[in-house]
Parts: sequence; C-alpha cells; structure tokens
Amino acid sequence: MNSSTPAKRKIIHIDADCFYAAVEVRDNPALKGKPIAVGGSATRRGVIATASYEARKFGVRSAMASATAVKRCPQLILIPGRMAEYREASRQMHEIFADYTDLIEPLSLDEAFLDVSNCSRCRGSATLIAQEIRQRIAAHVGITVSAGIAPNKFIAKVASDLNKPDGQYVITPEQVDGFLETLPVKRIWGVGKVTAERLEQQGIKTCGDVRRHDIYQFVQQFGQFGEHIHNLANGVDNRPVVSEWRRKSVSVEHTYETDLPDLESCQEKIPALLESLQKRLQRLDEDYRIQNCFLKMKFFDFNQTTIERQQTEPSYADYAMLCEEAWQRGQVPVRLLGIGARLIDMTDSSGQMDLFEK
Ligand code: TTP
Ligand code: MG
Repeated sequence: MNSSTPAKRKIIHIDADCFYAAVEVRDNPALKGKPIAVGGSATRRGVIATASYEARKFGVRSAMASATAVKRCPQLILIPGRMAEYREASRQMHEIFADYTDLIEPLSLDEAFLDVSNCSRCRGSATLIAQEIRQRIAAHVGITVSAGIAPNKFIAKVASDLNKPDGQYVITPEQVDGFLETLPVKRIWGVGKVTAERLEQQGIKTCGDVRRHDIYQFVQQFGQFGEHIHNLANGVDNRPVVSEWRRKSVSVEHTYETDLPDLESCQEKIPALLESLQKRLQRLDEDYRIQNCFLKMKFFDFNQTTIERQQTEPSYADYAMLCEEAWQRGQVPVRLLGIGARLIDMTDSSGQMDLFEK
C-alpha cells in the first residue's frame, strides 16, 4: 500500500438536496411529493435549474431544456425561480456554519466546505458536528442537506453524494484507502469522459488501479494534471479550505425569446444588459478594478464567440463595438447575448504585479 497518509484534517462538505425545489416546497406544502421543477418557461426556451426527486424519476435534470422536461414528465409543475429566497436560505445556512468554524468555503449557494479541525463543539467529532448542522438547517431553514465528512476536500465532496438526500457519509482516515480502492476514477475532479476513456484503455478504472501505477507514468501522459490524479487517488489532497473567495469576472446574459436577426437588433439589447451589469458591478467591494470588458454571442445554431478588449471603464460604446466584431464572425441570427467585465483584485499581490508590468 502507498505510504502517503492523508493529513489529519476534518473536512465537511455540505450540499442541500434539490435546493431551489426544496425552498419552493417549503413555502408551498401543497407541492410536497409532486414532480416539480424550478426553471424557465417551456415555451420561452427556458432551462431547468433543478427538479424535485419525484421529477427526477421521469428523467428531468438540471440544465435540460424545459420543453424536453415537460415532454418527459407531462404533469411536471414548473415554477419560476425566486433567487432572493434562495439567497436568504443560503445566508441562513452560512449563519449556522459560522457557529462551528470560520473556515467556510462556499462553492455555490447550496454547497460549502467547512474545515472543522479546530472546532471543539460536539466533543470535536466532525460526524456529530455534521449531524447537528443538518438538524439545525432542517429546523431553522426548513430544507434538508446532505454531508460528507472526510480528511480532505476531494473525499468529503464525493462522500456527500453517497447518502443523499437527507443523509451523511463519514470516511475516517483509516477508511480512506479502502474507500478509494473501488472509487471510479471519473469521480476525480477534472477527469472527464475523454480522460476516463484513455485510462480505461490502459485497464485503469478505479482510484485503486491508479495507485498500482507509477506516478511518473501519469505525469508523462497528462503532465501536472497526471500528478493531481495520482495524488487524489492516493488520498493526498492538501488543498486548504479557502474562506474568502474572490471573483475573477462579473457578467450578465440573456437568451431571447425570438432570435435577433441583425446587428442593430443585437446592439439595441445592450443598454438593458449594461444596466444589470452595472448593478452587479456596484455591489462589488472597493478592492476590485475592471481590467477588460467582454461580449459573448451565441448564434441560432449554438455556435458561439467571445470577444474581449482592455477597458477599465466599459461603456455602451465599448460593448456596441464588441457586438459588431462578434456579429461579423457569424452574420446569422443570434439567440443569446452576454456582456461582462474581467476583474483584478487589488488585495491579491500577484494581481498587482500584473498591473505594474503592463
Ligand atoms: P446542485 O447542488 O447541483 O443540485 P440540487 O441541490 O438541486 O440537487 P442535489 O440534491 O442533487 O444536490 O445545485 C444547487 C442549485 O443550483 C439547484 O437547486 C439549482 C441551481 N442550479 C442551476 O440553476 N443550474 C444547474 O445546471 C445546476 C446543476 C444547478
Ligand atoms: Mg445541492
């Protein structure tokens, strides 16, 4: 067996169960037990954000076109989202997390890593802490969450899926080797279909198989990513829980009900997009600076293009110009437009170096 022992940290990964749908059921108990989904309208090119477990039985999935979802499940109750409510539920969850640790790394509204290595509550037992957090969320937020408890982030994240919904799964440091032995290699972050197929051709299906191969073989084949795969398969994941997440960009986009036929009709949409982008930019703290502006254009055939240019104070004129450039690349009707700003974080010393070097 490999000699690398995982660091003895206690990481909890929390993930709410069908989050948006759960908030909807909480606020309207008549929906309980029914196939529901939160998403855009089926007649307006809407997309499913999430579905209740009852709807999932019919094959309704996140990111699926709402029209397809309704075909699969004709009795589906489709509900438009209420982001403010989801944000509030997320904030309440975080308030509970903060009673146990400062080291909280959100991955999305309903998902976060907690490093509870130094938490003395629940006699310092991460298993009991997770249980208590889940009970408190159920009682005070009114939704269920699942948890994975493990010595590192990778394993905690995999584990939180294993007893979903409303469950938790613990992998102690002693159980790590046995757990990884049969874990499919595609459960490793970043290992997609292509990499998984390449590995399978070499007889490598599980993390256990990875461990029986030399790390140098992986580095040779996949570079730094190969080293990453080999490390994770060996239970070595020293990535800390980073409590302050900083963003790299802000953007807004819109899919239009009917395709925009020409450049003028695209440019007409920019003021409204710019208004919502500016609202988002205003919410950023003062340590952010804009470095670039960009525009994304998706054509009716789903081909898409993104154009970016240096600009610290992007205006309508900048986006209109990017729009013209993007349009020239396709010159066919447009279904989606997005605009955004690339950011620099002034509190990040590497970002400042970049600025001075330019
Ligand atoms: P997830 O945690 O991926 O999904 P979930 O909480 O709905 O279900 P699960 O029980 O499997 O964890 O995403 C959290 C929320 O993010 C989800 O409720 C809706 C939103 N979301 C989207 O809007 N689009 C997407 O494609 C996905 C995956 C999620
Ligand atoms: Mg979830």
